[in-house]
Amino acid sequence: MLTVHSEDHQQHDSKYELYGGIMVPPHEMPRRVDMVLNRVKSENLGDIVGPDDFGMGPIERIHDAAFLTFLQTVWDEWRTIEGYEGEVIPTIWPSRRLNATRMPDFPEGKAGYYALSAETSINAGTWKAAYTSAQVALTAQKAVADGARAAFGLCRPPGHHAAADMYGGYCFLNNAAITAQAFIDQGASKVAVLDPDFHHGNGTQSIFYERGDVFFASVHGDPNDAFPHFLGWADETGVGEGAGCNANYPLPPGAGFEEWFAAFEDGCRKITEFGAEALVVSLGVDTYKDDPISFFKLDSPDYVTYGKRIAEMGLPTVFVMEGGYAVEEIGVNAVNVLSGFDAAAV
Ligand code: FKS
Ligand code: ZN
Repeated sequence: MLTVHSEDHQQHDSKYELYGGIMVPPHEMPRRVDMVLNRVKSENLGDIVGPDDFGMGPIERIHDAAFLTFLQTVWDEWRTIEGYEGEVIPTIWPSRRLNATRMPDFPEGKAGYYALSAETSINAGTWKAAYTSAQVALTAQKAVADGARAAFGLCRPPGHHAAADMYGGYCFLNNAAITAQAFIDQGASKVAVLDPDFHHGNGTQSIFYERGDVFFASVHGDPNDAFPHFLGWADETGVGEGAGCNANYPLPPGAGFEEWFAAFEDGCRKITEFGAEALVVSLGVDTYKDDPISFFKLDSPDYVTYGKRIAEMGLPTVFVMEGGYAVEEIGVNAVNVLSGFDAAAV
């Protein structure tokens, strides 16, 4: 399988994440990509290429124009504010009983307007990295659109929490949604996004929730117990044209592979019934038993098993990297999915 990779991800290298009430080094760190890339090489997964540049067009198909401007400008505005020495982290949001219809001028107000959570800092290189991450996904999409059975976009930063006009959960641009939309814009009438990351892909769900042309299926930690807490319930099945095109499988703390795979299997079956012509996989491997911020119990060989199941859907498939914080094992687990897929792909 082809891997698309760029070193530009290194430019998003925040110092801090607000976690458990203190500032810690971010769980979502550059070394994650180094580990996956090393494993892609040592397993001879296939060729590795750099991204093409498809410009802003495909990104603007998913994201709000003012939100994109915000991502490109907020760092330069923030760093000129007297006394603001650190990274962009909001401290107020237009939450209930505040007015979410007005955009304040002050950068911290804008950040609060666009942020869905507070752990994700923005710094000098964040936009460049996020932009390139989307181009990495689009380059993988192009390879598949041109006839490859599958391709792997080694995206960083990840994307599935980013909505049309929201960033957070380490995500800025929704690489999976941008990829799915590219298939649609090139003529596909039905596309599916399958999200096995430990966390619910709230951004992807919200982007396609009212659409009948993109099916979204996600297996994740129950929102009662897991980030993003405010979306991902089983009764969210889509509205309007999108009714029946969203499938959530929230699972409890401690869920092991058997329980996980039963939910995953149901999601795969629904995607096949839907009649998708192409598949985008939000490949997070934070379902691993030793992941430091998650609570499922998958073991490394399980990733091979579910990679094979993805191949059995028989669809042109783009994998985009999402989460995974057991950094020593992230490469083994991610590449296990991809080699499982390759072993079963026809
Ligand atoms: C746990 C706090 C959770 C934020 C977790 C973000 C997860 C991000 C991800 C992505 F794929 F986007 F990277 N903090 N007590 O793994 O879903
Ligand atoms: Zn995750």
